Amino acid sequence: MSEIEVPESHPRYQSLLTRHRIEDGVKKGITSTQGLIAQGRGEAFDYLLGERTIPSADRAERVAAAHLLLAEQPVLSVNGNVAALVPEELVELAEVTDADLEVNLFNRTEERIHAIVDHLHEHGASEVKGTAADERIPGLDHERAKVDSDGIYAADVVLVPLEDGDRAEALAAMGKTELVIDLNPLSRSQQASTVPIIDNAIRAIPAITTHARVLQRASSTLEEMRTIIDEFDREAILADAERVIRNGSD
Ligand code: PTJ
Repeated sequence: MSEIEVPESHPRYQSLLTRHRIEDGVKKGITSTQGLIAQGRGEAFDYLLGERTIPSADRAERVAAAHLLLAEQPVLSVNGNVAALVPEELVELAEVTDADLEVNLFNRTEERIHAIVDHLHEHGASEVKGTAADERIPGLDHERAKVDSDGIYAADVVLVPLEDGDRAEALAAMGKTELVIDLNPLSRSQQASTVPIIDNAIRAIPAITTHARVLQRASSTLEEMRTIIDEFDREAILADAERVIRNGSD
């Protein structure tokens, strides 16, 4: 038994653990109630993908790691769902890739921003951006537009898990490299992404960290990492995930 009352051998252990974390996130004031709906949508896609990282998603995760390592100012955007699901893993990814963490919420309230910042600190983060909110993403009129001038606003590469389509499109219009984690390959966010990562955030975040560590250990040259990026075919990644979902197999 671990943090939930279900043995780890249970065939749906991961899925039940994820639900438990989201539920707990709502109780702690970290996750919005809409986050529960997003979780349900995500579960449906994950089920169709076989609740595993498909090989094309793993390739996208390696490319995402290369982008983060080559970036001048990488930022990991944190919302109420990923904060509840993978706080420690986000902190670890930020450390390995020397990225900033910034809380950015669709359903923004100051209470929730502070609850998430505190939660990330409790899980080892030293600095968390998102409270200054002294700039806006152009072309967005909702709360998601509020960003830190020295964070997402200035970033060249942004990792955006469970994004809403509007912001994904607005960040793309700002010319940012967007690494989007979303289980729905047809979502507007994935359509706007530079690197579509069609995988559950619970698996994707640690996988990107592992790839970043391997790329660092192999002391890959900048040129090698640029080649990994240049050879990446986002259309093929989107098509592959859609094919797996429609066919039910690789
Ligand atoms: O915390 P906030 O206020 O910033 O709000 C965050 C949510 C996620 C509630 C907000 O961004 C939202 O409403 O998102 P949507 O429009 O419901 O989109 C969520 C997308 O993420 C859907 O395409 C889901 O399939 C997908 N998704 C859900 N859970 C996961 C996921 N993708 C990857 N990993 C997951 N665990």
